[in-house]
Amino acid sequence: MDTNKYYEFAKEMYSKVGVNTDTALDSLGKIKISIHCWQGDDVAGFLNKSDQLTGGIQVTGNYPGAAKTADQLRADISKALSLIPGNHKLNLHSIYADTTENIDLDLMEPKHFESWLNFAKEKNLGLDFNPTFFSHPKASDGFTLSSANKDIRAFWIEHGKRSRKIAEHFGRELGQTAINNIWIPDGFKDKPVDRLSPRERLCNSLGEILKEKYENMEDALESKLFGIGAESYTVGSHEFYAGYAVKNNTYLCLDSGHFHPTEMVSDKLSAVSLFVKGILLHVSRPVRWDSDHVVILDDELQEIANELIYNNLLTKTAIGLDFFDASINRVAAWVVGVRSTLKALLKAMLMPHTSLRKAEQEGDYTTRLALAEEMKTYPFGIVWDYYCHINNIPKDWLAEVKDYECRVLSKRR
Ligand code: RNT
Ligand code: ZN
Repeated sequence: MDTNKYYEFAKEMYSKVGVNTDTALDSLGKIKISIHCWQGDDVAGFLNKSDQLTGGIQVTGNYPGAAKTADQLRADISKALSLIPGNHKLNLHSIYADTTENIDLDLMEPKHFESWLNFAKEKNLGLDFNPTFFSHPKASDGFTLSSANKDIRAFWIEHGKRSRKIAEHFGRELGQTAINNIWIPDGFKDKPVDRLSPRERLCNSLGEILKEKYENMEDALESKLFGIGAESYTVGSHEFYAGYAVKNNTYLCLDSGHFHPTEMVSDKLSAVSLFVKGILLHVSRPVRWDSDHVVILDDELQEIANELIYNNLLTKTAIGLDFFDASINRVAAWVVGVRSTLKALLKAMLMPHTSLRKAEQEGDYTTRLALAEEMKTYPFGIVWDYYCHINNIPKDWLAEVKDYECRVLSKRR
């Protein structure tokens, strides 16, 4: 039997529980995942390369082949994209500026990202953006937008403003909204006396940055519980940004690694969706801490996908990935992460929502539980394989990555 025949068989099985696999695949094809450029070079970037990643985030591993130039990074992203079905977005950080000009973060302009914009046009990708508030001498004491030093704050405010202009440019040029996501590392290692003043300063700095109104971009704010070296207090906590986002009509970014270990982002989506303009997801995989492991098809990813699909939250949710693993082939890391995310979404779409919802409404929790469990062994893999097949994605994608490693990555030094 070939892929098509298998598919017909799976389609029939699903149709018996009221699920149309063709419709699911159509919907899946419309979902864009924002693929983070920083998996390809361990969050190093190209602008004024500092040899240290700071801000309390950490990449571990020394697998050979990290991209050293923008051209290499684009080649690696192209390879990954060729192994991922669908049309997606690329998520850039400002340190990925591709320019020979000697500029700092407070001087950056859209022109420094021209090569990326051309790449996006050529590959039919949308773009998203992030100002970089770390790995920089002016962030060396752990504070940026909430710094008590006025000059330091002014520098970072200017960087924030410039990032929004770049996102606006991307959005206008590509005809699709670009999200500019602000995450800052600001926090204290040990118990502060004054928890309020830094938050007041952050609030004021954001006010400055977000003053200008733009058409083609959206602002997102990313909260966090703690970082390495900032374990006791994070200025931009969840409550801070949730409040800010509601009051100021911005997107709220929820990173799945940024909460207490038993606190799940999946349960937050419906709640915040009622109050914020939009949600940006940073899909990550925390292992014991915010370790940013490669996203896999695990229970929490599935719960997140279920929430988005069951409640139709994709209309106001943007999905981005955020992980960085330097201990394995970096192209494979991207491919695994994006494919797993798509699989989770597909799996959610292949659930018999109507029957499950009806059972719940009627108080028949026995059926709700039993049916949901039965669905776990339905031939979802066949539907996924068919989707890859019709999108001309090679089944043995790993062989392609290994070949690329042999030909290209292993030759880099
Ligand atoms: C850090 C945040 C943030 C970064 C990227 C590189 O904990 O998750 O999103 O990972 O900006
Ligand atoms: Zn994140």
